[in-house]
Amino acid sequence: MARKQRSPEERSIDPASQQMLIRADELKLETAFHRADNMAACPIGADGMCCKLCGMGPCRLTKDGSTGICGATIDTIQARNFVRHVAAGAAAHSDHGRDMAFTLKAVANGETEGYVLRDIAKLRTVATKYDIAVEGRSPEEIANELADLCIAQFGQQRGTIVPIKRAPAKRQKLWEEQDLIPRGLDREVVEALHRTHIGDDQEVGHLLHHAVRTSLTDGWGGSLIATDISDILFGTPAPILGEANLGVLKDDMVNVVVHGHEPTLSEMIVAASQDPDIVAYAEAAGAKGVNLSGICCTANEVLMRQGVPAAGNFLQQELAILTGAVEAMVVDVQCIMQALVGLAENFHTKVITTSPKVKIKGATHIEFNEHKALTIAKNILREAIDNYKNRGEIEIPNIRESLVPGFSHEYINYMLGGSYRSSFRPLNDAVMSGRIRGIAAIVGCNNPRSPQDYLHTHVTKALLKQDVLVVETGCGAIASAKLGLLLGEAGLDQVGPGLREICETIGIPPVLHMGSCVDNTRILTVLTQIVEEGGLGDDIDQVPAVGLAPEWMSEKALTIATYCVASGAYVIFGGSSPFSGMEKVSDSDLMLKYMSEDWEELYGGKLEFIGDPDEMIKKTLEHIDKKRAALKLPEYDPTRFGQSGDDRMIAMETLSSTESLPLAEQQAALYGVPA
Ligand code: BF8
Repeated sequence: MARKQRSPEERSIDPASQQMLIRADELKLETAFHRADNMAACPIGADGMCCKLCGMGPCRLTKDGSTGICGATIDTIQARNFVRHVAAGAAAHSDHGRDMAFTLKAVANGETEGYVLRDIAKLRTVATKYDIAVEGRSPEEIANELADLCIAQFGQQRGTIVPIKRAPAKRQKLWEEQDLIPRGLDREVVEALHRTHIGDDQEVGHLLHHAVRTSLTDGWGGSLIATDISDILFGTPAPILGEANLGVLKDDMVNVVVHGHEPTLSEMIVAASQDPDIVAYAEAAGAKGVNLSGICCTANEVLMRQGVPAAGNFLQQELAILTGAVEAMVVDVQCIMQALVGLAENFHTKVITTSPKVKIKGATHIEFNEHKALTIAKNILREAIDNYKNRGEIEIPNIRESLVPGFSHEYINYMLGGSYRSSFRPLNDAVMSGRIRGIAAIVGCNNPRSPQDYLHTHVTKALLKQDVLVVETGCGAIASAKLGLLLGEAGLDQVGPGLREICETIGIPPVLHMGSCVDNTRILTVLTQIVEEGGLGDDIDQVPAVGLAPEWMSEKALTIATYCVASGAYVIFGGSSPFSGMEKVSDSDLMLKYMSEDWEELYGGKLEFIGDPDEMIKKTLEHIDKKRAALKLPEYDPTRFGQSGDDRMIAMETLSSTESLPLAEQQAALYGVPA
């Protein structure tokens, strides 16, 4: 029997996506939205009750007390699956970090084409953090030593990885006491696979302990290295004007969409697209030039550094092709749907794979390497330009929104205090006074099982009204961008009065775009500096802050959640838990208990899966208020603030119109209280 198909409005709240979903139906083409409607999730797998780790199974466990053929209990199976998810996520991010480190080494040795050490100040700062001498040395010498140090973190067999020292001192001590500090990035991932092989580790707490240690190789290891080196090579982000949504595609230019994650290739394509030869080549092909845009985290990387527009987030990769206006979609690693190639066959679009790690059947493979980066980038662009003549009928939604991304930790520091007094003091003070009730990091993916962007933006808008400052990365940031929440003054009339005061005083949007998914490390750095600044506790678990991934779907998201919990954060995931089976068949769910109660006891952070967005909002605010109370900060009171800036001006106008009234009544009108 045919399954019920959702309408475009039920599939996405984004009007550009809705328009492309209508076009897909007209053209009788399928997208992930259609496939999600046509295929219900496997119920045993969705409950986390399936084990397929050996050839005796796969074992389907359906009731309390049932075991796999080897005798593994449901809890063990769920914990093993979780460890493997975390290892895969950590491997993806860490491998990204490793490649960045090798690129840094090659740039330092003058072996690359087109790259430079762009942010020498950041190079020196990062090197100093790791006790690498900087005085009297050339940037290349420093970069060489830093690259060696970073590369060594991956294969290290004993000891502890060095980026861990960037965490608050108290947190490092806690990890040390609990034997959680990773020895080497590769070692922890390999051990995760070893422990979860048939007949190995079979105790939930012990398995989860290793999941936590493995996750730390990402948050305080591979991702941190990836972010630092990207900044050194391509510049530390600062606010820049950009645009987001499918309307950034151009009908009279060669559209090249870069999609994936690593900035090494996309940054070079940006450079190549401005080369006069390439521009002339595009004009000779009858186009006005090359129009670059991004999808997924590659979009975030080039958006926050170069202002290259974002065509969309994860669920818009197929929708971009459906416009018929994309000459080439150039992909590297992670979050790239295999369906792109089949869909592109209905148009002229070329899907070009570039990573030695990723090929897709039917795609054109032009392998990228940093030694010939600019040449390869130009070749890719020529391939796209040659394809312009093959373009057929197009439909580009006339929908795009402006945004200001680029709030790196360094820029936040600067914007709060300027060059001479850069510090987090004003932010801490604003939280302590209650102008800012707390901080929410809303990050992560799209998931076609829920309406695209709805959960992200519903939760974001509600928290802003409650004076919660929101920081975002990944596809969540692009969701907010499309809604206009990342643009200075826009939407400020919809945020709480205290937060509005802060945003207007400093001149920031109420939602700060902090980058791609590896850049969740920027959020950890911000939290660490908040702690070090003083007044909001001496460890991350005391800061009134919550992490949310309302539309998560990737293994990387689970890794990020785990390292955030291990760092002390309360993390809320939308949708159902991937271990929800036990809840249904038993009174006790060991995995969920571990991730909430036991992890909170061990690390001060916890992970919960909450399907209802209003419940997510409620739990976020409760947690923030609980942390405020523990710090003995004043109870949040929205009526205390909002009397400066614009509101004050309006109030002054009110006052002048009440001048003939008695003073008490004038004051009542001014402050909105009874006379
Ligand atoms: O790393 S948010 S869908 S693009 S996994 Fe993928 Fe999820 Fe988007 Fe970036 Ni992150």
